[in-house]
Amino acid sequence: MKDSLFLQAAFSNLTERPPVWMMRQAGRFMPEYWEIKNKYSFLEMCKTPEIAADVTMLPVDLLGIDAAILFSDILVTGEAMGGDLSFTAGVGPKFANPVRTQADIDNLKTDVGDGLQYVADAIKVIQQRLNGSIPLIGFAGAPFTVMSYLVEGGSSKDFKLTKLMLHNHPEMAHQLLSKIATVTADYLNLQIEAGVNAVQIFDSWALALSWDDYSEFSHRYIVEIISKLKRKDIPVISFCKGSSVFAPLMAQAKPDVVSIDWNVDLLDIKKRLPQGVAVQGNLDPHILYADKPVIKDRIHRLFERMRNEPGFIFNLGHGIMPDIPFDNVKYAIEVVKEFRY
Ligand code: 1CP
Repeated sequence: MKDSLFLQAAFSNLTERPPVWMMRQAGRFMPEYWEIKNKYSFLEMCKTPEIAADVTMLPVDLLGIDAAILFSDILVTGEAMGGDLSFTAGVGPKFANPVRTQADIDNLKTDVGDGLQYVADAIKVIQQRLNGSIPLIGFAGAPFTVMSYLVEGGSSKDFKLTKLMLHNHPEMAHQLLSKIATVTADYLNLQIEAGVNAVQIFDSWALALSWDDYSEFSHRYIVEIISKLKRKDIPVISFCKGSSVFAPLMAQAKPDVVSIDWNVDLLDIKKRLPQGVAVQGNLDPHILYADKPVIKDRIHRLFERMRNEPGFIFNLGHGIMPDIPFDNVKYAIEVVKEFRY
């Protein structure tokens, strides 16, 4: 396993070609996903280890990616803390009891007992199925991003209520973020103990924050989580949308890999990070809607830029959109796997 392209690159070694996996690789763009999804609710899929394993394995079997990612969601920590979570098609995630007052924050649990044990059980089933072929990535949401769903009660365009809490009631925001950070560190350690080979922290909506607010309300909790991980030889990947701005600060939290969005030149930003920090990214996911020669050209352009650069994992700058043609995703992965430096 240590020799896998993915782990080699995550630990800043040069690989014969970049390893590839894609955020939301097990999802709605796959007809096979819908065959399962039509029978169960999303949370049933996450909470039934055999089904979570079936979905995790779809891109392994159908796309031949170089790393699998656990099928789950970043919002399961919020649910385990006491959030009344549901997912509705076309609407997305919803917390029926949003967290907006001091009493709401006080009511949230930090000791979730065996509330997330189903994830550890799923990891064990997935590792049996993978049987050492490729690494398994576990993950969790970063405190700020999970907080935004808890406070807004679901997805948001402008994060108005969340930012109001940061700005008008910073002490409440810190209590809430601190509680989420405690649960998240325990949760990632549970995944590590259950057998994942890497972990990724998703701070999807950090791009909504100013530099000062990112430092105070997001970054410091990621520092806390990473410092608490019983990592052994498990690399930590830090992802946010906004990483083209925040990457130097993200690297200070001491992840092994920083995942970069598509607004920057990847080599340029890598050169600005400390030695020994690898990068992951950074194709605009919209390229996968385009014609195949365009897909190939854009991947090759990125690889030419990163030629012989140790510590590079190919991925998209954000997740695959549900209406991207499956065939284009498969083609992109073939292009990567045929490439040699
Ligand atoms: O309706 C359905 O079929 C459910 C769609 C779905 C799926 C397939 C959701 C609801 N979550 C997931 C899986 C998921 N979510 C994974 C699985 C592994 C993979 O293949 O990548 C992962 C890693 C996530 C993480 C996640 N969930 C993030 C962070 C990554 C990102 O995309 O920025 C976020 C923000 C969520 C929240 C969420 N869960 C689901 C939806 C539709 C959303 C986003 C809603 C929004 O835009 O606010």
